[in-house]
Amino acid sequence: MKVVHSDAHRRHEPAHEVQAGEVIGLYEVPARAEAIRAVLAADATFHLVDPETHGRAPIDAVHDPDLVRYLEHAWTDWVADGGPTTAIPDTFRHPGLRAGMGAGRPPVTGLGRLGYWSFDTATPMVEGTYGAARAAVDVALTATDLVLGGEPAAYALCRPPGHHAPRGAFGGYCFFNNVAVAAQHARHAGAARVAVLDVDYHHGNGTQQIFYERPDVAFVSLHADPDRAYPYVTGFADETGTGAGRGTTRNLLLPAGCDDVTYLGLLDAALEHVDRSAPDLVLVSLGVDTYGDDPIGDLSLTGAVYGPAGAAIGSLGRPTVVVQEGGYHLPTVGANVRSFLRGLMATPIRPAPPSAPG
Ligand code: SP5
Ligand code: ZN
Repeated sequence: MKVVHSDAHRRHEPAHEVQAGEVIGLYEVPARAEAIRAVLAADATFHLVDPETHGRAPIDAVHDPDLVRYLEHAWTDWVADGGPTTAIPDTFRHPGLRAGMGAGRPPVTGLGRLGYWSFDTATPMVEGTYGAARAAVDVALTATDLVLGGEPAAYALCRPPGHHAPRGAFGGYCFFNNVAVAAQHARHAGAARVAVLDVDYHHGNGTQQIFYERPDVAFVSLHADPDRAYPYVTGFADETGTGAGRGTTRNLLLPAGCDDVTYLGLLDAALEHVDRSAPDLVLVSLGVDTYGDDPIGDLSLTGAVYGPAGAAIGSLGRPTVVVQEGGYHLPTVGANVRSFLRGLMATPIRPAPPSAPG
């Protein structure tokens, strides 16, 4: 299986994040991606390839172009404003602030603009962040091109992750929604129907928001109940899509302490929804923060679950792009991703239908 990877992620290395009011060390560190790369590089089943540059257009097709332009200049803005070496906002665009008074105008200072586009304090930015985020999108797009070109499956080793970023904001360690940009790119390249299956511990709120009204991109997510877990305000079972997208979003909730058997049963239920959407291409948002020892998760999954989970997804028999999201337990993150990918490959997958000219 081809593994798309870029070194650019290493320059996204903030010193700290703010979680629940405390300044703490970063969870979303470069060592995560390095650990995954090292494990896959040591296994002859996997072949590392560099991403192809795709430019800004595929990102503008999914995100508010003003957000994309903001992120491009965010660091320069921040420095011009005299900000320190790690950028974290302090004032957010809460809807209540201007309720009943119209939209107003966007702030002009670096700090003001940061809080205008960000939705949390746990997604710090440094000088190399924008380059890393752009490279992560290219990694996802390149893996998608490989599968559209006939590979049965490919793995995008994205960092920073993407699934928390909605159309017009960033947060949750995510800047651009890598999997959403890839899904839209696949549609543009001729895949009539696409499904995103999100198995990160956290709800993929950004991906759900981007495709909530879309009949052509299904979103199925298996995640910790937002009544106890980040992002708290999305991911409930009664969120099923709206308008033309009614019924194309599905959320399945995992209980605290969820074990391997319970998990695989719920994954089967999620896969029924994916299969029913009859996708030409499946994109998996893979987070291994579902692992029992993950520092920010609360499930009880063992390393033995990832092979069968990958195999269950592979048994759909559909072309599949796996996009990396979370997973913060450094000693096991590589082995768990490897088990998942090997499981996925254990079942033969039909190649994608030839894509129509874009
Ligand atoms: C991609 C991804 O996995 N993003 C996750 C972002 C989570 N950010 C804040 C999490 C707050 C969790 N508090 C956990 C307390 C654990 N002791
Ligand atoms: Zn996560």
